[in-house]
Amino acid sequence: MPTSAESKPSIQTIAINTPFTDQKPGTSGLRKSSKQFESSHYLESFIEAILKTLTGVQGGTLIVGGDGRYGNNRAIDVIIRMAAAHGVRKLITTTNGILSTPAASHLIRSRDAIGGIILSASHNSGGPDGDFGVKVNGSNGGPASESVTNEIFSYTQTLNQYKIVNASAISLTSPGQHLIGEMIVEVIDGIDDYLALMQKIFDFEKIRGLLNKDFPIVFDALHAVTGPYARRLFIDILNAPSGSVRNGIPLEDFGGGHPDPNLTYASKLADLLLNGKDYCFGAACDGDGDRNMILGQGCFVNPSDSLAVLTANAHLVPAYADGLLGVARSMPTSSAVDAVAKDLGIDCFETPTGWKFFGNLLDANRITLCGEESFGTGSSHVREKDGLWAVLCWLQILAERKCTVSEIMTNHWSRFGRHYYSRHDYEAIDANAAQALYSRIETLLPRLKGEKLAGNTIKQADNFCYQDPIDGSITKNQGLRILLEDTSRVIIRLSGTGTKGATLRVYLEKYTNNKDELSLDSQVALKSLIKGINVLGEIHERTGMNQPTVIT
Ligand code: VG1
Ligand code: CO
Repeated sequence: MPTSAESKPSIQTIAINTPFTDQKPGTSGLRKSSKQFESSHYLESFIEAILKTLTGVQGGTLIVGGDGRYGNNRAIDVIIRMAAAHGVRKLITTTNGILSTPAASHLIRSRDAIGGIILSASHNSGGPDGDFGVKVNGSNGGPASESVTNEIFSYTQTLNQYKIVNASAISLTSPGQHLIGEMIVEVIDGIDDYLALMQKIFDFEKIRGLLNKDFPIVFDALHAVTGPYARRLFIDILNAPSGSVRNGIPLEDFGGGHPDPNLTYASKLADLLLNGKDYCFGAACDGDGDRNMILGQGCFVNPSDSLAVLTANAHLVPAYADGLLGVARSMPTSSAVDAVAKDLGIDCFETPTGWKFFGNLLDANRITLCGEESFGTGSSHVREKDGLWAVLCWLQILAERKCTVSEIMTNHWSRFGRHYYSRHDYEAIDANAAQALYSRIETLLPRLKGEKLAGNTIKQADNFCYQDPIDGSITKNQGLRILLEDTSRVIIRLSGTGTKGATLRVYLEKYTNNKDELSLDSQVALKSLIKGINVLGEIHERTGMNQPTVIT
């Protein structure tokens, strides 16, 4: 029974004078500065468009939570009051509003919700001067499809009012049930259900055994959403020492850091593993807990390689012991997983960037694992990438194989060859300059076939276009590809998640199975490709930068 009730709140209709024109079509949410979200009616306008567009809002169940950044709980309050005004029957949110993206995906699925609203700008920085975001997920638990986000966008174009009830804010400090008019608000612990799901997938006893041996690990939550999950998982359940979780308290501004698990923004963790001897294994997740970075002592695992290693060793994880239905990777992700899929005799799909493209393949039981080069790995257990799940996969494999991370990598490369891979990000560049650079290469593409790049002949040059194998839908303009005869590739994309200027991403890949060339530094192995694309794309001149902001 509800523990507190509001007496019949009145529904207000608020007129909006300035039209909302900000949402780009095709993205599964809205990501802007916190300041922008604080401007009047901005958040409300987007929520109105979502509630008008999602199917089943009237009488349905909605999941709401976020990564704890500045603005999280204000947004939850607004969504609760707007959901009540739109006839939602039950809204499930979490203590302190903390809910990771994969945990939200699981709740949507397990509670038969019509969808969810996740408050996060993912790996972008937070705080009053940082970014905020609203992600929309559908009833399968995954990012809303392109048709839904396009509908939300169209709705924002004509929006001139929104509905909200007057009610005092519900306390999120502890679990409980509340009533706002006829809508039930259930505040639950956002961690329990997720950890119960993990216990079904993995053999916790085996992992506990590994951690209790001489195998110290360190997990960096970067003061973001995974802190409470990781403390309960690693320390309370798996009995790792309390120092195993760093930065485990979620902070509104992530302690001034950038919750992006890569070698630049998680450099302290990287230093502990790459230059220190205290830990055998290190990992970090991003703001909303869907990304992961894996490190061993003296060893960084490239995310594309991580997907390949998980695929090759999935049978060691209880939930995947019977084998995989298939795998998928985003187009810019390296082909390392393709080599493993071929060996296993399973399908390997190549999709555009963004998790939503894996949804149909997962729903149709065509794939079990999938991943992106941007530190995203996941499986059919939810419809989002899942950072802590990936960390547990690695620990399960290490517990079974009884070796080090770097031994796993070396063995993998000697068996399948190595796909040297790197992503160069040029962040916050002038948007016009970025567009001009991109358009220029796009115009050059038809003339590139047969030309040379890095001493190799260009076999194909195009703008990636995807046809969904399940519903036949076509998605164009997903990145400029230059494919060479020796299977090397260079991809150019403009980011869809940045909020300042534009971010140019250059993806580089080169394969070798020469036993003497398996342990080079990847920047060295890719040197001529890097030089080739910098010259062809006039990247330094046009971005005004001599070096990328982030090299992965
Ligand atoms: C980036 C990554 C992409 C990822 C997306 C969302 O997009 O490259 O692989 O799916 O972020 O990740 P872009 O357009 O900036 O390259 V997250 O952790 O926001 O959910
Ligand atoms: Co994320």
